[in-house]
Amino acid sequence: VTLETHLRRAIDRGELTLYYQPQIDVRTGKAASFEALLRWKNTEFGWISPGVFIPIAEDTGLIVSIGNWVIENACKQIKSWNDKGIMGIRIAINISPKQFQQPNLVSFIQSMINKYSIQPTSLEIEITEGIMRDMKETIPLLRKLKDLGLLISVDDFGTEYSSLNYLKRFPLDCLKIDQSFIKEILDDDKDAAITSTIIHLGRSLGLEVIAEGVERKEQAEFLIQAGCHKIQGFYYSEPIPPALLEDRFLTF
Ligand code: G
Ligand code: G
Ligand code: MN
Ligand code: NA
Repeated sequence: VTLETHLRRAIDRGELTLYYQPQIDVRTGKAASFEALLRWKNTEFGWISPGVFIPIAEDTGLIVSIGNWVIENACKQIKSWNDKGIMGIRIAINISPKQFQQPNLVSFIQSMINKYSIQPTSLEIEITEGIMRDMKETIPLLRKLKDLGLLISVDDFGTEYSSLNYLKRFPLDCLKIDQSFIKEILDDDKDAAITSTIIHLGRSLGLEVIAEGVERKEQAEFLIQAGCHKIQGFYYSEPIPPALLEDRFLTF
């Protein structure tokens, strides 16, 4: 039986879970939001990395049902925190290009927001630069998501298709500087220059800027100095299950 067949059954068998990685607000030093990251544990293969199964899900079209599962579970999670009196928490969800082409995406998100009675501002959508190529399709779609009240973030910024034109024309809230720039930020002058410039660019455009893949204190210090708004990475926390997240980040 192929991995694809296992993946097809994964939702019904309850093998998928969401882990969450905090995004630390530099001003408060506290988690301001959390990125939802899929985890899959299969009875036969054990833990399978999203780096392996997301591309399979994309190729087979399974990403639509898996992506909808992610959206619903993130909404459910927000409701569960709201029910415990924890308000104002935001979850960032990765949306792949295939999902973005799906005609019911906006209505599905709307229906989940209604079903779980959550604030639309509790949800942030992470898109990659690839979808920006098609301006005619993408602008109205992003506009609809903005009109719902969601926040829009550009993931892996600077790696794919960084036309400055889309920063001008698209309704965006946040730039996520790709990990590849952060990795050598302390040793490579070019990475340091690119990172500082992205932060400056984002700030000048009124966008929030977040750095990901931060593993060391000195990297965080560089980014804070450069004016980055939020920091995400193993230095603060790995992606963790919701119960652990509550213990570590949501206790008052
Ligand atoms: O969590 P990890 O670093 O292993 O994720 C590997 C890749 O899988 C990343 O590119 C991440 O964006 C992607 N990924 C993780 N969860 C999701 C998800 O829910 N939806 C989509 N489309 N991609 C995801
Ligand atoms: O493509 P995207 O940016 O969504 O992928 C995020 C991925 O990066 C997740 O798989 C997550 O596990 C991983 N990640 C998060 N923080 C760090 C980090 O500090 N170092 C490394 N190497 N990977 C990280
Ligand atoms: Mn992401
Ligand atoms: Na990224």
